[in-house]
Amino acid sequence: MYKFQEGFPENFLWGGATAANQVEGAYLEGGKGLSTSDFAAYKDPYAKGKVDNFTFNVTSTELAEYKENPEKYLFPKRWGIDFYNRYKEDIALFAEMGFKTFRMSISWVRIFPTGLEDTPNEEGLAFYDKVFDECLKYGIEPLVTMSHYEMPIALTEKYNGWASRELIGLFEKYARVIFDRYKTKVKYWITFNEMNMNLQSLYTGAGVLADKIKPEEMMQVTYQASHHQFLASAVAVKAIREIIPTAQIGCMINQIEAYAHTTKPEDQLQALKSNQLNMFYPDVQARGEYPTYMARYFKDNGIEIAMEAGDEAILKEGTVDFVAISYYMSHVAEAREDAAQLAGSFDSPIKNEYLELSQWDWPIDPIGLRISLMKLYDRYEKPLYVCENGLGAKDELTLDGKVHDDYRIDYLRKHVEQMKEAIKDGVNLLGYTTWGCIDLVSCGTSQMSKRYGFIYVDQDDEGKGSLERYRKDSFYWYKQVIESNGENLAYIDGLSENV
Ligand code: BGP
Repeated sequence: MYKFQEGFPENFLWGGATAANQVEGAYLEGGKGLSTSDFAAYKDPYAKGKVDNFTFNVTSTELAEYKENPEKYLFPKRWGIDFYNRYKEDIALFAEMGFKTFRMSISWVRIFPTGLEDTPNEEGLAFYDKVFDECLKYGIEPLVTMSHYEMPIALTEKYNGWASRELIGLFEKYARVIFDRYKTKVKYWITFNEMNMNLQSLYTGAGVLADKIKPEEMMQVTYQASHHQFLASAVAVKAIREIIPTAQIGCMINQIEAYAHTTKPEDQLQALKSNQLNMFYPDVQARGEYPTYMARYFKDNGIEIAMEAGDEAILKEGTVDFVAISYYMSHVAEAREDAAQLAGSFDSPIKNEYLELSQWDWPIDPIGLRISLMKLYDRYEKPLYVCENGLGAKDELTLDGKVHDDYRIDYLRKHVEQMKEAIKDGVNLLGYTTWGCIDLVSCGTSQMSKRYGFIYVDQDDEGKGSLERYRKDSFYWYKQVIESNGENLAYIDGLSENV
């Protein structure tokens, strides 16, 4: 029976999100192995005259050079914001805002330093025990991503990452260990972060060194690697059903809704196809089979997925409980030669004249979030989760230790309003974790100066600073949003002055 939902449901999971490789630092502590993200060297994102949002790709030549001469480069993901040592202080600040949940990821290399060991690293396991205990102490439910843009570099070197089927078994070993260890502490899980971004960076998403692949085989490898991740995700889902029967496990994509540039049917068709290329990922993970539209796409592009007997059954059995998205922007599609490559890309060559851009040229589109949620819910009829959303901006710390980030409040308020509308439209939304609830190292550009947080971290792009934490104006605003369960979205000027 239908029931109209006026506001956010009572048990709505408000919180914030981070990823291990962007916050933890301590890259050699606790027996940790090296991961792909430890080799994301800082490259000036403005070197080409305009901002480049993807400076994180690594080639095999670069990897060899970074290993040989590390002192010549900056690797910001090696130091993060020192969450590894400061997690207590940070979680206390999340608790002060009233977080109901905290999305974080486990770093595979803290548990299996090369991915190849038979026994896990106890120190790594113990670290996450402490983090989860700290969250639970405040009634904060952890939401854990098992693989957020990092994996053992040893597996990249030995197998060229997810290009190899070998990784499925290694991932299953990791999955079983963490499920077993944290079964009483973690109820909410996500297998892979933003799987559809494999289309944009195979190194980041799948640990593949692209220069080891012939250019004409790039698409084949992209989809084959994705197939291996689908299987690994499904195998993990199967394992969690045995080990933690009450757990909820989801898939996740970077949701970039494509709008047609014009009403021309060709543009409309292209928008539909661009959306299909992104939806392909949750289609497989939520429905348990390859969607029929991909058969044509594979044929037209000379792609043949190598499947083994039993693969289809594994996918069918390993469907997820919820579909999570990160949402930052929408995209404009038109019928053109390179339209397929542009699907999921941040750099739409056609600008949407109705939208403003962030300082990193990301179109700001709160209604696009509502459209996305409505379409996804129609498509899957499974609970949805907005597990990333936020504004990367340059912040200024005043002399008296404040950050007046009314622009961030404005951005988040408009997105929360649209989520509320989507709920009225019938969408079952489980939760909202804003991206980078505490300032962290950017995924795309490795900058510290691209800040998303409610909490300012005193550190610059080169890793210099006191690492002191400061509450921004948005900190007090979000606290009020959570307290009122999304009812009080007003921004009271000078909120932080009275504290
Ligand atoms: C998503 C990633 C995050 C992240 C965020 C913002 O794609 O899952 O890891 O950082 O985008 O991107 P950026 O850090 O490049 O601004």
